Amino acid sequence: SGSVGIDIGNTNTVVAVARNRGIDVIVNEVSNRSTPSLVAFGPKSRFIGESAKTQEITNLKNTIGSLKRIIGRSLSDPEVQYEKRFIAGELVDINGTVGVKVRYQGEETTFTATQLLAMYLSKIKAITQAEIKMPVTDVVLAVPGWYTDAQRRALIDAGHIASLNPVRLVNESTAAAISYGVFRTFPEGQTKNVVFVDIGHSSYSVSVVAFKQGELKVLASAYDIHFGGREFDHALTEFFAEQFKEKYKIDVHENLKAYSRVMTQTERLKKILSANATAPLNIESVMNDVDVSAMLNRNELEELVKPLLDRLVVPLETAIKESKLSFEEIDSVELIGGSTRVPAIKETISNFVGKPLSFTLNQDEAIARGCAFVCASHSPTLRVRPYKYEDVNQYSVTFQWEPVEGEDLSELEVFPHNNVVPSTKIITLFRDDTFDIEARYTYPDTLPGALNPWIGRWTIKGAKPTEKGDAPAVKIRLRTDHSGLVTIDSAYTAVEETVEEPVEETKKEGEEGKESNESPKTRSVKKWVRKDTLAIIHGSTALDQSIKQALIEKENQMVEDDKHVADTEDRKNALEEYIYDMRGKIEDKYADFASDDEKSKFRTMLDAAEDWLYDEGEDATKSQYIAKYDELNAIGGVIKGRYFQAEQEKREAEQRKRDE
Ligand code: ATP
Ligand code: K
Ligand code: MG
Repeated sequence: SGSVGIDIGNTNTVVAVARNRGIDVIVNEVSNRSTPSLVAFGPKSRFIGESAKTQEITNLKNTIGSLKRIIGRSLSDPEVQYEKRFIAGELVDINGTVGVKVRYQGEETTFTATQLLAMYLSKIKAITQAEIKMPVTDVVLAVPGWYTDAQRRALIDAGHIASLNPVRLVNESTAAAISYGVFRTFPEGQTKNVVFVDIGHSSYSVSVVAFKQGELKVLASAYDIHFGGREFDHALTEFFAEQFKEKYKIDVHENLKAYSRVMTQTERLKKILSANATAPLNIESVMNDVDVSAMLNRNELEELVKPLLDRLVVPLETAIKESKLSFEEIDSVELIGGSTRVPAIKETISNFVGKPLSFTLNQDEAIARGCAFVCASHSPTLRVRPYKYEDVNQYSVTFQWEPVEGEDLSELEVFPHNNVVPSTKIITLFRDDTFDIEARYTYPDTLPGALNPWIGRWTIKGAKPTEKGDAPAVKIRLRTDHSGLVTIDSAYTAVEETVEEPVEETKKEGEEGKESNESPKTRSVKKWVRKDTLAIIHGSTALDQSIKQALIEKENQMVEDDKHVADTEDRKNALEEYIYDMRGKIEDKYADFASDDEKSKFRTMLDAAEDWLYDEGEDATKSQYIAKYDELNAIGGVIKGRYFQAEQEKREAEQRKRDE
């Protein structure tokens, strides 16, 4: 299997693959290095990625984006309500999680956000397999550093539904930092501190990272989850909507398609204004047959998004403060993400940090590349230089339990904000029976939106009273793992026993080498000795295995359906092409190889087949197209055969002539 890294962006997704000679970015079916993050539904099949983008404007209600924003959330989450300005489709509740209601294969159907993301990943998998000509199973996925446990598990579920194995999740900025650190050399004993700023379409993150040879350590991260290019597009669209009300007496808010077209054009305009001082906006017949046009200059744009720009320094300030570095200790500031192309953004950041910015990384591909590297590190077949990376915990995690008599503690903040990730902590509880431990985020208010602060429950089974009838100590290994997931690694009983331990003798100077005849000294110490390993049953926000299995089957079925529709379309095109091709050739290339009778019969058949194609054959089955093709080819093939036979004889005759 290939070693694949995927950066699921809110607009575009980038896929990189690690091979023996290095890391490459994959191109999709239309040779683009990124693929629109959209899933759409049609009367027969789904459209995913490029094909979803192509039909978006004519099928707005059934074209869904913003998947990474809504996954793992409930419909009532204010974050989901916020997304409504960017999602034209109908959001619905499906057993407590958010989903969409769409028209698919002629029926109203609902899908959860997790399923939609699975569909998308399934397409990304197909694109990658086609390009690298290898099966793809193991992947490393980038996630926003502000994702909670529930969002991370939902993404992993989506990966599983797409028949992928997400071996690890890496925070987006950390992935970029990895691709920065892996291919650089840092002088022995020196540390280089770099601030990474990623401003994409929907989100903005800052990470302060310390590099040494062969390793990196994230010191702090901060986010503005409502800061990205789309906020600019939205502000501009609202501005023009107002302008068009006065100027043209139309309200694009009343027309989904019109609004969406203005949004698309304002994004274009925004990009032009990154390079030029002024830019035009022209849309023909936007609604009610009205053509609109406008101009905007860069100053006006900056004025319009001033409230946003004013927020720009906040995450920078927070991250640098939490890293405990002074501005002098920061060696460089690296920018990634599409929106860092905006001049006002660059200026504001540069002014704040008081130094020029660097653009060493490929701003669109660094995250995917870093993920591919991490995936390669897990691959048994690829040789990768070892690279160590350490992240930070965003949200404080507390574990809690039902206290037994005499126990005064019922909960403990185990992984505070900014704690190292991965990390393990062992706690001891005295228990002589099955018991539960739960984990939750300590401060629900710090979570992005109304996400459930509940993380998981672990039932720890099999602890029994000791011979003396006491509850044994149960040692529980609590962990935040490399993917940022909160888990319990293992639990075991331990008893304190007195053991004899050798005493290190501190030798006096001049005594080296002197043989000692005394037996080594020992002393008695009390030590925890590990006894029984306890079974753990884990419940999290992830999907149950049986539900997941059903969704995997459903996804496979939809992939089959899409393939069948594409095959049918191919057969139809082949038939159509055959008709036109043979109609021409029978009068020309093959004219001498059929009798007049044959020709006239064949012509009639071709005409009939064409009429059929535009009538009931417009929407026929794959086997009908094949049958029609075979019917025509039964005659056409014979004629064609005679032509090739004659050609062959001609060539042989020429060859004999040359040989003579
Ligand atoms: P996210 O990281 O938020 O999930 P993403 O990774 O898809 O989203 P990027 O690909 O980093 O986002 O950036 C896309 C954004 O960058 C879009 O809003 C786009 O309009 C903006 N953008 C791209 N090029 C330019 C440019 N030249 N000037 C201004 N904005 C640009
Ligand atoms: K991207
Ligand atoms: Mg991004």
